[in-house]
Amino acid sequence: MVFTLPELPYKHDALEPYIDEKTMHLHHEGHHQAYVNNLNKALENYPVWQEKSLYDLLEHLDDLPADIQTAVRNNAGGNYNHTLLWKTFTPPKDFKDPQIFEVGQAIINQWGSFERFQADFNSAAAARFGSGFAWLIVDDNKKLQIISTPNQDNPIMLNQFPLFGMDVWEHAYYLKYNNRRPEYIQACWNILNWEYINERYLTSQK
Ligand code: MN3
Repeated sequence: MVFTLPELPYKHDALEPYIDEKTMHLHHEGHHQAYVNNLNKALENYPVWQEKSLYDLLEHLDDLPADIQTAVRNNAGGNYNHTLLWKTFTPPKDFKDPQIFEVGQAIINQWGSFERFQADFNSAAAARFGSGFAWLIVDDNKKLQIISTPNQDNPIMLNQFPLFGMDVWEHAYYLKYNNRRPEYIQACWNILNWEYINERYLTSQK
């Protein structure tokens, strides 16, 4: 086993009441673990590729052997997206106002207000048909953009650097929010880890 499931950076109930404990267990030990297992399986016969980081795999999907491209796309994607997701959340008691960070100021400069950025992001997340993610990315000119991707695709595959993603797969919210995706999206704004998102913005650290 080359890739392993990372620990959550907080307890499973730490994101309550916005994300419930049961969803966190299923999402982390169920879904995320499955992406890890399936990635290891896909790379079983390709030791050279096992040496790569998730980021490298996603950046170079086209160079992979054809028979494992789809499996790696889905499962390195799923693995990276969820590892990032857990880090970009924080317990609500530790929440910090994004506007105290450089990234918050950059958002305001670009969108005019934080509320307008949120409204645009919410629209992108709500409009993603089926399963996928909405993202805040930063490009090479330090310009911010909101994009959305299907399934477990992500901005790295598009040569863009993700600051944070919102998971709008039903598995992320259905137990608590049922079919009310906009309510779940709204809840996520209370638990974003802007300190970490800002660090990503400043360093573009892979
Ligand atoms: Mn998910």
